[in-house]
Amino acid sequence: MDHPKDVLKDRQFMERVMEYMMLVNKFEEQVFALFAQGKVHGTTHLGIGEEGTGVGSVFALEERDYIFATHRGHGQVISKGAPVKNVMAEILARQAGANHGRGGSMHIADVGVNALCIDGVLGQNCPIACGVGLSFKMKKQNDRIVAVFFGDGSMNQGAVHEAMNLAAVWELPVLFICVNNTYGMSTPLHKVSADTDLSKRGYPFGIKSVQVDGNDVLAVYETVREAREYIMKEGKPAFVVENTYRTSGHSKSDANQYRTKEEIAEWKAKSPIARFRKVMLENGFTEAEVDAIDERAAKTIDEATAYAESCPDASATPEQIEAEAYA
Ligand SMILES: Cc1ncc(C[n+]2csc(CCOP(=O)(O)OP(=O)(O)O)c2C)c(N)n1
Ligand SMILES: [Mg+2]
Repeated sequence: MDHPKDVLKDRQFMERVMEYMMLVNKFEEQVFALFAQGKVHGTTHLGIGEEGTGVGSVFALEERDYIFATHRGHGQVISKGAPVKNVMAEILARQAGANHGRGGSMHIADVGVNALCIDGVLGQNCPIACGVGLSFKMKKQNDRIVAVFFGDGSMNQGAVHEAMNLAAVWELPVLFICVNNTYGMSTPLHKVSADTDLSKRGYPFGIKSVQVDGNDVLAVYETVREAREYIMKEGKPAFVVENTYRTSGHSKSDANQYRTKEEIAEWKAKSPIARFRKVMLENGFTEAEVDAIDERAAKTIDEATAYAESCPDASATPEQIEAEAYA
């Protein structure tokens, strides 16, 4: 993707940003509906309300860059370019899925677009990302970085701190991105972190660290772009904290007993999509043009669902399992 000089004046870019946020949002609404119909097995974690983080961050990267998403990573992987229909097929456990239906919602990877395996063990993707960064360094592939996402709850995992330290001492091209959605399951950030400014966690390792309003997609884009430029120029890791909120439940079963309806409503009003609609309208787009993007995104999701539902179920013969195992 080309990176515009003046983002607000680049209509194509603005449209793409909105289309992807709408796509991710509608994708997750659809997954929720499919779950309710009993068509999705296992569990799923939706990031409704967090669309600005996945889209804004990944759009700031280059195609050749790699990402490690989280368990709440549909938006991160789709933004990296994984075809929506294959991600949907994966969630519906179809052979045509991004991982032949074996991974499901929580383990989607698409090596074709450099989106590497999502790990259900919180924080463990950080040391693995250091390995990818080290491989770039050893192969002298100095034109790329690896971005690794994790949550505010995962911030307290030792593996994250070990990885930050390693990336700093070995000067690895790793961008650590903490999606601070204010909760780890039902636990609010302030109950597990005495200082809720998570960007300070990079300081002890000498890592350049910043925080950004995660519901402002263009601010996320600019911040991650700057962080990427810093990594490329200095050959050192960087850390970005994106402050946001998930208005959907933690996973498929969440009675929302740990927060009030008012709190959720307050954040719904600050939704990154609603905010960006306003920005578009202030910058030359008409209501009808934004609605047309919405319709296009809805059509893509409808088609992806119809495609996924028409695909044969995942099959796993012993031969297939053996051929596809990396061990
Ligand atoms: C090492 C580890 N501990 C606990 C869990 C169970 N678990 C799954 S999601 C989650 C909350 C994670 O919170 P956060 O890192 O903020 O990410 P979010 O779910 O908010 O996106 C927990 C505790 C896990 N998967 N891995
Ligand atoms: Mg969280």
